[in-house]
Amino acid sequence: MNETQWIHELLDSSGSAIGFRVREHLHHEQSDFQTIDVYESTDFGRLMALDGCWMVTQRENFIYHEMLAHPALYSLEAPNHVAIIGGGDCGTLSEVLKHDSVLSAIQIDIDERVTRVSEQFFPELCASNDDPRVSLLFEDGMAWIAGCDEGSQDVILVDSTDPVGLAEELVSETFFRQCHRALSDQGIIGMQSESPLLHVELLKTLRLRLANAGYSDIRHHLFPQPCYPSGWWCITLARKSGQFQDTPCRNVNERMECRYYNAAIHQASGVYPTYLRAAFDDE
Ligand code: SPD
Repeated sequence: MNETQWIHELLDSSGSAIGFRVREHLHHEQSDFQTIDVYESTDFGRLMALDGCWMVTQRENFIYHEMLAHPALYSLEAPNHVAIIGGGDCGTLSEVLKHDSVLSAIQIDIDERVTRVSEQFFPELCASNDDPRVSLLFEDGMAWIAGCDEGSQDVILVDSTDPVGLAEELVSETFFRQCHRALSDQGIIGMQSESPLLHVELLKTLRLRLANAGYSDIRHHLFPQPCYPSGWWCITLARKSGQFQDTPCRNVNERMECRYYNAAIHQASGVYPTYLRAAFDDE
């Protein structure tokens, strides 16, 4: 590719597209599970797409990864054991490792190639992978959670692709029940949960399944994410017991050098627009 070119993720269901101007197609492969592409863009740094869907850009992945990790970890006094299901690019893992209380961080992604490609093209996301607290497992997250020791994890983060195909099981009530069993008494599950504009029905379904699986409180945090459908995204948190506070339950460590997350964002991102409040009130 000598000249620049626009590459789009097409979103049929919403009649829209998210595109970037790219100058080079750095990598393409078909792994055992999906296609993996890496591009050099003109304005957003390197981009990774899985099966044609944007996953990570160098310019703005910090927003997503910080928001998946920190609202969950800052809802506990001292999270010790964290599991990440999916997350093969290691961006979420690198945020989790910023917490001194974390003693173990296990990442379970079915596709080892995503991690290897990330190590090559997104080394900044993988810089902490040699941390002695880290275990990288390449296996099916559903099978792993079924075999996970009861009460062994304080936080389980689900950093999946969109919930179709490979990732569909990761939004099932069965999966949420398995996570509930694997969580410690105060434990928290956090998951990427798509666009609060385009996927309200999915959010309602997640809330119902999490409640059915026994979680005591459910919260969403909303944030901008330019490379994902609608440019607006959210995570969903659910507690095994007790209620979430609106604010972080301990001081946010300034040495963590977060570029998006802070105590005010923790609180503000948990406020819902009127139409979402109404959608959830209907439950
Ligand atoms: N529409 C894509 C949603 C993908 C969310 N996961 C991205 C993985 C980044 N670590």
